[in-house]
Amino acid sequence: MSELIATYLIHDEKNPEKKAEEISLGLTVGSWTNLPELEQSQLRKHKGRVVSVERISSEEEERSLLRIAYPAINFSNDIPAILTTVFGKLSLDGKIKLVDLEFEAELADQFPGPKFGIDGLRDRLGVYHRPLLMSIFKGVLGKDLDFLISQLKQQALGGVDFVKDDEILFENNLTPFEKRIIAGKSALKDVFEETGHRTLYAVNLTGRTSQLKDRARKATELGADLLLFNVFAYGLDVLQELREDDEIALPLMAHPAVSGALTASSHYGISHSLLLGKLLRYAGADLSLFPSPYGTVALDKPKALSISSELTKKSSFKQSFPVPSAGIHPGLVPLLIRDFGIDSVINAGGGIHGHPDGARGGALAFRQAIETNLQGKSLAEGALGFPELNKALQLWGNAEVTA
Ligand code: 1AE
Repeated sequence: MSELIATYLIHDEKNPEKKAEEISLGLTVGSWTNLPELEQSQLRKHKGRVVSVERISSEEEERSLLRIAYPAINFSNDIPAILTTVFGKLSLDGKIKLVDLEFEAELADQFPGPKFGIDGLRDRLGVYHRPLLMSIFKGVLGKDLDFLISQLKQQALGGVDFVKDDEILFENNLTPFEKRIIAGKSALKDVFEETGHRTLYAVNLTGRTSQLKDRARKATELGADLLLFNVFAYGLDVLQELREDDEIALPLMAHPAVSGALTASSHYGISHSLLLGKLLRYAGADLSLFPSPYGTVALDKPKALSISSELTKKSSFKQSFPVPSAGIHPGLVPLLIRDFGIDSVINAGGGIHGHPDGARGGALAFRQAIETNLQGKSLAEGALGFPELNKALQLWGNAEVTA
């Protein structure tokens, strides 16, 4: 019988074995020992099972890891049913965090995974041997399409691979969704003709849930490159719906906005690796943005690495690109490459636009930092031959690492 195993971290529970038993019954068949034999035999296939209880208490805190198996027969094969089963009412019941879900192959096969993945995106760009570089539109609220397009061109001329909309840019009269796609495409074509460098634009898919598919289909028709999506403001299943629609054949970039409300507490919510890693990949995100361990919104390094590992580990799904973000500047490039490898996207907003030479200079500085690092040289060495990199290091500093 197929099962889904959930791992929970609980705090301040004196009798974790009893708690585990209560969860395994409470979230499946309700009570058990008092049921008549006939009812027990009818319900046995629905009953949850305690797999293990591990006490990991320290002097400061009593903590335990509980693993509980849920019969797959109890839920339909979708993320809302799964999350409601394993962490519905339970998420409201004391200091408990959902750490992981182990899917058997039969259940995992019901999910689509990324349509393009790391390999598909690299093929679109023709770039295989370095981390990709992304920049973010900044300061575009209240600005018109000309402003947006000149910013886009500057970023592309500096050599970024992706430009993404700011996640707070919604439908508006000055830079409407469809016009952004059309004008952006034309500007990036001009840059390609001038430089031979290809840049892809991720347009922010926003609006009411009922409008999303039509809007995304229109984006596909207009030749958009990628969709940025604030998945946690909508729900993972909405992302999956977009992924599974054959008329929306576009790579999906998942933004982590709102996810902090679910992940940040060590006592409550859902782990970073499960939410921003495993479930995003299952639902079909081609790229997942998350805070890096070193920038302005820093995430603990083991947590950031655990997200990256879930996005890229060997599995039946294509790999999703890890995009460690927030407060990234060129001086952090060696750390990013050391920790996330070349199959990652280096993503910066302020670290590109804040460059003394503007966005083109900022993008150039990043590309120079990447090139220098991949040649095995220190950034200080690279800065001797690259004026834009030199200016960036002067401004933001240099977290040099050599190993
Ligand atoms: C974790 C998401 C990062 C993001 O979307 C963003 O806008 C970052 O901007 P900067 O690089 O911190 O300026």
